[in-house]
Amino acid sequence: AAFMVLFLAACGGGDTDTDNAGDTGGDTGEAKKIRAGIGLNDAHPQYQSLLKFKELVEERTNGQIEVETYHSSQLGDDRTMTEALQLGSQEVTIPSTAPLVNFVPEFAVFDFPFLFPSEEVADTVLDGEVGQKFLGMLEDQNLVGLAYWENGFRDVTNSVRPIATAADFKGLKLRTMENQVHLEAFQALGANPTPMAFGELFTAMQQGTVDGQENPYATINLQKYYEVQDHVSNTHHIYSPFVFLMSKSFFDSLTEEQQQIVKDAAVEAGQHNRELNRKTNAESLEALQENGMTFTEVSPEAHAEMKELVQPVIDKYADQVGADLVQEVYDAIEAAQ
Ligand code: TF8
Repeated sequence: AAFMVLFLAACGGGDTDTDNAGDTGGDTGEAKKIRAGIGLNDAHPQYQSLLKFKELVEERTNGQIEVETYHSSQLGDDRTMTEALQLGSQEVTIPSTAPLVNFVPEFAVFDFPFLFPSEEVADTVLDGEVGQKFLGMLEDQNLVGLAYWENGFRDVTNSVRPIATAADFKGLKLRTMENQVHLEAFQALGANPTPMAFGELFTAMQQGTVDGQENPYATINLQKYYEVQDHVSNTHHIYSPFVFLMSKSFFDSLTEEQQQIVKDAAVEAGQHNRELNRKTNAESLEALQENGMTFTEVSPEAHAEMKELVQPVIDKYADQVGADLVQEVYDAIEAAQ
């Protein structure tokens, strides 16, 4: 309901949007406004955690910064919202790292299949020196990376056949994120992948333009993909981080104190996001089966075979990222275990 009020206010209910200026001493200057948009819907842990960010920022700035939240691609998709941040026409978005490769090619290392062995190792690496180095690379793109949040381990669904081994990928029309590593990895597995923005995916599955897709269980369940998909497997082929992004021109317009507040709030809400996301992912596989999907287990041998098939793609993109940087990531993963 709070969302609707903000949405209506943003859509021109001009005389109803001054409520919280009054109780925070509105004469100390006009409140700055953050328009924060995501692609997932309002049931997803990402949106729930964005509300947490809003609460922390508005409370700690006494309303001097307002946060308006938008979900379900209302403001665009990962790529178009990131472009809006660069232009300064939107302040916050929280994309997967995969579409960010179109802005900072080095992020492709996080698309290497089977890179992170666990969520805990991902946390340590991303929050550590190496992860922060990648956030720093966003500055040149007029973007500020405030924190890593979590999308999570991705699992394949489709409406053609259960996937137990690499051979089962043969000829499947799979939607991938707009990312070359993902595209080529699924080609290497024998599938017929098509990159597509997230907002177009449900309809594409419904109309049969694609047979399937891959996303964490929470997304599959909360976006109701079970209505148009029959089979899910624990391919867990990649761990997908989110990056909490802010427009650099907006960040630079904040006072130092405000910059610290938004940074801390992004990190704290990100902690909340990781916890909630893991809980939701864990509960969602059962929910998917209750909602009519068949679950197929991928054996360790089948995982090993998939890993072998995608290795040439990893080798190719290791060159693009740079051998030293890739090694730094591998070393950090090793050290985190
Ligand atoms: C995808 C991603 C998305 C997110 C989100 C919509 O499949 O996993 O869920 O990046 O912003 O496109």
